[in-house]
Amino acid sequence: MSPRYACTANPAPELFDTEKLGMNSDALIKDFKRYYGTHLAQDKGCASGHYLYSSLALTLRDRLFNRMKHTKHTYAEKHCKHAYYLSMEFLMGRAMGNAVLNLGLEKETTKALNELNLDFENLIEMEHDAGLGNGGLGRLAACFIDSCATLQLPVTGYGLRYEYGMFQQRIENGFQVEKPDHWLQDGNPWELERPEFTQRIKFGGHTEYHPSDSGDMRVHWVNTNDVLAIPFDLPIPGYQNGTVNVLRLWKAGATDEFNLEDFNSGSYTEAVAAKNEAENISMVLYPNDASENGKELRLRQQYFLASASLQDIIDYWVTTHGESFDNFAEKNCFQLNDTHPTVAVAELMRLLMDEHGLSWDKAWDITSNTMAYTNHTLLPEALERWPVNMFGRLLPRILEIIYEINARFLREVARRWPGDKTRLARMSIIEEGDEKQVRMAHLAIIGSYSINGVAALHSELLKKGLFHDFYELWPHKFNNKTNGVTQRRWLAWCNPDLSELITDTIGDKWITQLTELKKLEEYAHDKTFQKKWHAAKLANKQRLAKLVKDSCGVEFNPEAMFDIQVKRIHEYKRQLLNILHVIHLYDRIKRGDTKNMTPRCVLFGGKAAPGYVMAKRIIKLINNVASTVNNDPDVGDLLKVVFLPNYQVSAMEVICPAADLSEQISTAGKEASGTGNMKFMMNGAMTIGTLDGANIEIRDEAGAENFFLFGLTEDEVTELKPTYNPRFIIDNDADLKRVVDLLESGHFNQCEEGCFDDIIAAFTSPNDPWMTVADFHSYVEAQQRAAEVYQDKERWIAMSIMNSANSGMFSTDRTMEEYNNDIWKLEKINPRY
Ligand code: B1H
Repeated sequence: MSPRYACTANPAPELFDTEKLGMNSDALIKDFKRYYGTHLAQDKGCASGHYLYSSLALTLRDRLFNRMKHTKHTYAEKHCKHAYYLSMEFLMGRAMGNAVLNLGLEKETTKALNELNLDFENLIEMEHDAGLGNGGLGRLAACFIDSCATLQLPVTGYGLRYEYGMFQQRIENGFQVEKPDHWLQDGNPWELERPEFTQRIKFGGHTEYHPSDSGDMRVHWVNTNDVLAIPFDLPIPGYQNGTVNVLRLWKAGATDEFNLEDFNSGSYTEAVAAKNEAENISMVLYPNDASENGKELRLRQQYFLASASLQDIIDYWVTTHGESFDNFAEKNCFQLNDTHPTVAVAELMRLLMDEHGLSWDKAWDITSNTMAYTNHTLLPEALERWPVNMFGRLLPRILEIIYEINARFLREVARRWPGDKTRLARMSIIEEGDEKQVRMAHLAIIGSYSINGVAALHSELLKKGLFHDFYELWPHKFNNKTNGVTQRRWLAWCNPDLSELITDTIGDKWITQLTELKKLEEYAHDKTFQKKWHAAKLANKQRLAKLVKDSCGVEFNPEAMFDIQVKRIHEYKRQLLNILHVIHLYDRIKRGDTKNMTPRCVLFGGKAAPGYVMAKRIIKLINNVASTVNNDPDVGDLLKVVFLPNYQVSAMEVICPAADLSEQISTAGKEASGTGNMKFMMNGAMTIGTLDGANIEIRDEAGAENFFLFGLTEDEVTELKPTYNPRFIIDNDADLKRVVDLLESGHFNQCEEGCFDDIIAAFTSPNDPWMTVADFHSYVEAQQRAAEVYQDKERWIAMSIMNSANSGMFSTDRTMEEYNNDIWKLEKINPRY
């Protein structure tokens, strides 16, 4: 710690009494005016939205920080066990609405703003999304920490404070164009910089072995290029319970000596370049979703997160417990959000041995009893591997430790399966070959006491396939934790009309006990209730129609079926299957086959990784089909198609309350869980989906009659693979044949010859891993069933109610209870603020 932050004064004790701030509109107005006029020095004349937003944010933040401080003190007094959620992504979205809701200030804030003649919704719209994540995995982390605070669990999130979050997506001539997301440009009122907790992170250099005072060998990692990690704290409020937990995000900074040395030797530019190299570490979020392997900067980011967080936690341990680590594993645990922070396994070993003098056995006992690993994908391209050479250059000491972990592990495997050489090679952390690689998933499994998948099917597939060898060795380590979403943001906040109706009908317990929604079942066929349910949905559809009109210039008729697929663009998620169905509907209209056709508005949204050529081409196809369909006078109101640009958390808050049909159509076995599917269900959308990920559990809960199922199962996909012949299927399906003919004729790319050749080649190839053509017919049938039911308004509304009523298990409150009961075993602490 820099001496600037050392304790030097002995002030009067009342300095430490924090005033409780008023929670009524008068107190809010008083603070708001002080922030606006004094703190931000705003004058009459110009009431810029930015300063009005900032004044409200700072007013709320004071209330959050007081509770955060109090929560921290309570945890410290109770000496309770603490869990740390380590994640490269926290996709937080906007903070203001969440703060108001969880502080219980909705009424008073609206009242205060009314008195100031200001509009709450306008201020909320001023906030830039905190887009520090790619998609499901990052948003899951955000929902998890929300639920932990609501359950009053002592859990801290650790992540990176990227200067640039997920890129902003524009659409130009139908193509995705990426723009940098400089989300911190106008400052961030929700964070508190904590320079006094800065850490030093080592990179490069080499190791030396010297005897310590007690005579045993100690390893010294020397000649390193160090980088500073500076923490910023974000408050994570529980729902009206006084708890405010912390999300600590690290920013990279250059050390002073770096600059000085070079500066004195006259190389000013080198000094500045070195500073840049250091600061680069937290500059940008990798926008890949299914990881781009082998990028050195990404490994730097991962080690930076792991090392800074563990040093922070150990520093706290040493200040409170001294140098004895005997109880460390009883009081701490770490949840690894995929393999991205897994280098923490080796880093904890290093810190315990090299910095705190523990033996290998003691350090390993602590590490392997504190680390827990969550796997989020079976896709081979997302399994992280690092070239051993690069690893050793960047993190020589960490590589040594990984080799030693591996050697000891392989001895255990050899004892269990004597002579089984191929098994040793399969299970080794080091993959042999032309370029040796470090397999991060193996390090995570070997270093952890718990390994979980994120939906029932996914966890079974892990045991059956990818991690089978490890499952045979340690069956007790494997478990399932089906994902969820927080109903505070994804129902209470984003769907106020429906929330009010639900609360008026069954009370407000559902906000913290989502299974209460089950009580809505008895109203599923109640005419008056149905009417109100429908009115709420209609209002939400009008709100979305306005967003679509403003951003795409297309009119959505709120009476039509809103058919929605929003998620990252990926071949396995099969946006292509959806657009083929759209083309099929268009073809029907053109042929005059429109008897009893249900009018539909189809909405797509999602970002493609900038280097993922096929995904970007699919966006182009969607846009071209949309423009053909929307501009064809024959089509009229029967069909509208849009690609909504820049899909993000705040957009989903408008989209999911307005959906009628939720598209969850991945190839079976490929989507680990999905979480968008849960948001839609909660808000009363029907799912059209395959038996994949959490869809299976959604269907079990909603009832098969309230779910539009189609497609091959995971087993059938595997079985069909060797004989798959898409051209044969196309030739024998008249509907599909016409769709493919339209595409091949260039109907959707009239002045862009060959534009979709690669797409056509991909889905007509016998090697298409996503088997789009195989599921087409069954998908069209399911779509037809959905369209027919939609015309029976009462039946549709009843089904919608049944979906919402049975979404209780998809709350992250349930997910977090399970993590806690099975993995963390934390005591709930009420700070009684
Ligand atoms: C999921 C990722 C992911 N799985 C690599 N894996 C990344 C992999 O930047 N990277 O390198 C980023 C993200 N994301 C998703 O996790 C699954 O596809 C979803 O099915 C699942 O619902 C979600 C949360 O568990």
